[in-house]
Amino acid sequence: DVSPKLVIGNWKMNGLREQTVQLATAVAEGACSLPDDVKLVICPPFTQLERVSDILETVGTDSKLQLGAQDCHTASSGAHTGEISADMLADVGVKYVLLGHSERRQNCGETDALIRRKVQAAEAAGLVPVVCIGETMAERQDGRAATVLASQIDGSLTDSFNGVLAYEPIWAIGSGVTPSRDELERTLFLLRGLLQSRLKMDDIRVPILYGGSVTPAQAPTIFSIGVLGGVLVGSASLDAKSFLRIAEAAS
Ligand code: G2H
Repeated sequence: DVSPKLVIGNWKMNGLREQTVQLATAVAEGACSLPDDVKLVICPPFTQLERVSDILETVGTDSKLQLGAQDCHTASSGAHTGEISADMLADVGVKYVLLGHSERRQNCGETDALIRRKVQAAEAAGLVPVVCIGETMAERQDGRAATVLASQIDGSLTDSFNGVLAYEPIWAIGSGVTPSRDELERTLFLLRGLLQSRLKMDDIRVPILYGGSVTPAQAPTIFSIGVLGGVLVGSASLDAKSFLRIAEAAS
């Protein structure tokens, strides 16, 4: 596959001012020397988006390293106390938005139907939605993973979806456990087939990322899977060297 690999850092609820400036500056400077076949995105918490946007502009990362957010609301503005809209994100230079991360599905009760409305809002604002899906350990052990993934794809994507899909098995998130290379490759092919039937297209342009305990150590194995579109990195993205090493493995 000739499209660039996407390496997305999800900072989750981490990043006070000083740490943010250091991390974003180090990632931005490192990103400039990466080869053209890899593109980076970092998703800081809302409070740091504008600051990070300024840093990326000062360093001049252009499309090499772009800004992402971790969620958005379904509406573009209005009486929604505490919420942030996709238009507001676009206004501060955000290009990508994570939607339906398992932590939001589990802790904030997000459903596929809600996530789909957020995808519509992101698309309307010109953002690239990164929709996260994944099965629990119990679903995997019961042999229901494929059914769960199919229903998440059916329910949370729009008919004309043109964003990014991130496969994050819940049992692999923050656990240090990752699927074997063969298991991951099989699942990625399964997901590609599900996308083809969901979007009624033979030639799927939607990159499929893997997320869940990605570290520099196993990045080369993960990137040896041809069908993989990139990775979504949590804890390892909070360390600039680790994040950049993962990005180097993508090339
Ligand atoms: C999964 C992942 C990033 P981590 O949540 O979205 O986090 O790499 O810490 O497992």
